[in-house]
Amino acid sequence: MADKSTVIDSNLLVAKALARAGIDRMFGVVGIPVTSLANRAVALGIRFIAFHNEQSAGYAASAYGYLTGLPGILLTVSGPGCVHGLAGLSNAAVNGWPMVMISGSCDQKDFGRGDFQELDQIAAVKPFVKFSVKAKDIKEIPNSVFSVIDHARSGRPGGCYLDIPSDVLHQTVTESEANKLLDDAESSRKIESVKSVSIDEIAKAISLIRKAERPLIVFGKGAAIARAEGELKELVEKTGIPFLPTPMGKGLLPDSHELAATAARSLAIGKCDVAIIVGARLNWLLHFGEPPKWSKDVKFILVDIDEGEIELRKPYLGLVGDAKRTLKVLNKEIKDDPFCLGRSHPWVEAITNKTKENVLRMEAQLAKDVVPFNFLTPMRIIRDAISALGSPAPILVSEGANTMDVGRSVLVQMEPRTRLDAGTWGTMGVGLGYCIAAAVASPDRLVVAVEGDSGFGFSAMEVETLVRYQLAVVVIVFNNGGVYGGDRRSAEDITGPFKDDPAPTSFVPGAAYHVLIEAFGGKGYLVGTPDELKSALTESFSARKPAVINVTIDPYAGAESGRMQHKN
Ligand SMILES: Cc1ncc(C[n+]2csc(CCOP(=O)(O)OP(=O)(O)O)c2C)c(N)n1
Ligand SMILES: *[C@@H]1O[C@H](CO)[C@@H](O)[C@H](O)[C@H]1NC(C)=O
Ligand SMILES: CC(=O)N[C@H]1CO[C@H](CO)[C@@H](O)[C@@H]1O
Ligand SMILES: [Mg+2]
Repeated sequence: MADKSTVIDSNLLVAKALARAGIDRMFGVVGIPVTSLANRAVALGIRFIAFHNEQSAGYAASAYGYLTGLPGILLTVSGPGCVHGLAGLSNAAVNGWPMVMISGSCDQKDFGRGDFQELDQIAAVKPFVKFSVKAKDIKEIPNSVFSVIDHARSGRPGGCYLDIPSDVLHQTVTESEANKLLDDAESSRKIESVKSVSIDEIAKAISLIRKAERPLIVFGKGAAIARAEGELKELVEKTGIPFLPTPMGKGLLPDSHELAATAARSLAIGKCDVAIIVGARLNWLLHFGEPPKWSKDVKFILVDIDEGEIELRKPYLGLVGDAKRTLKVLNKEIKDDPFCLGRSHPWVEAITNKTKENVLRMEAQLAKDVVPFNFLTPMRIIRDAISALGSPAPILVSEGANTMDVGRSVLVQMEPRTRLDAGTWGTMGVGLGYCIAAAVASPDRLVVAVEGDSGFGFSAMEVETLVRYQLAVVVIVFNNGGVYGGDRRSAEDITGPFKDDPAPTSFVPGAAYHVLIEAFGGKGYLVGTPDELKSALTESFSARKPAVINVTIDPYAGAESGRMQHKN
């Protein structure tokens, strides 16, 4: 038993503060000056997932925040470690996910003299964080830790940064002082107060929705992080209004729901007259809410936790507040004044008809076994293998261009927060970090990644991390030999002194990605036919061990499916 005069250092004090805040997982790369911090955290029961690169660890931390609602923690060294970590912070900012980066920094007295890995880290993180703080003394640590965590999850979630200089990491206080600092900081934590929507505004929304002839509900990952799935289901089923999820909103209501307008997206957004947008931004992914994709007379009801978002978009009606709580009030008020469009409502019928038509056309394409593989045949086989698993559904991770686009329309999401993809920025390189975060956050679920070979390559070394922690992750690589696939240059581009270099889009043909994971003791599969793919999926899904399936795809397949919406 430690007596009251035992001293503890900042490393342990940070770990204690994190543990008090309920943090139980951390992601990062260690080294001077943060190795002890990681070790102390582990000793206190915080699992530390050690990565090869802070970029992947940062992506993992941001996705962990999204999946659990508690900020994901990224630990890095100073200078270059912090710079690599900016990828994670920017990802948290752009997707609205709670995360905290904690970096060591150089000795305060040597700053400005070219100290080891010296960088003004507070300045470097500035564009990507909601809040940052440097603990200039051990006494500031508890307060700083609670502040970054509380800011990261308040309002619209995002990234925050805590800087701890190496001289501070070496300071000590007595155990009793430490406990007092923790207690004081804890009691001064601010309870966030989220503005709640007024009944007046709700009444306006209801009257607008009632008068609508072609209403539509759109929801995104803001609704997912608010865990508004129950309220969305009630709203959709009570009113009979068709719905459209954004890519990561998929699964809040099952894709198989009869009011899902996903397969009739163009019709739904092109013809709706009132659109209730819940936790989704009218950014490029939703065509800015403007013609020609949307009708020029559409009236938007925007439900968003961020008042700034409503000021920016200037919707017909803005409801500021948490999605779950706002919808709860909306549902309650509708109950007194019930209405339901019903299946034979012309708008619902138009959407249902269009959905059936598009699904039939897609299924006819999917039914063919095309070998060498196009994108559709292996995607159908993967979809069916995932469906056969039932519940709990696996968490699907996806990145790539063709691979992600085709996957988004073919793969089926049945449960909330089971899809992680390239997100608002269309970021390549998130895949393996997301897989690791998902496996750590939901050990009961299998994680299945469907990745383009380029997307996979950005963070492929982290397959070693999968093996080291024995995570239940199956990574399926759609190997078409490059970015978008084979060399598609026109003759006029193939000239000049470097004309014999491979195309900027090309990788080594026949790359044996499945062998990469075998170098670390994981399981690799090479598949080129439906039977080979089916058997690799059956085996790897039931083994629940790290695996990479290298799927040989025709380098010139892709564009013919006519569904490619990626932006270069
Ligand atoms: C960080 C980042 N760098 C570069 C890009 C540009 N980019 C878009 S998709 C893509 C890769 C597409 O190739 P692949 O993952 O193999 O998918 P495919 O279309 O071949 O299925 C790249 C590099 C990006 N989106 N993000
Ligand atoms: C939907 O399809 C049915 C059956 O083909 C047809 O009778 C009906 O008119 C269609 N409704 C709309 C609104 O397009
Ligand atoms: C080792 C090996 O056979 N790799 C295969 C992986 O995928 C590529 C690209 O489709 C094939 O050409 C290779 O044969
Ligand atoms: Mg590719």
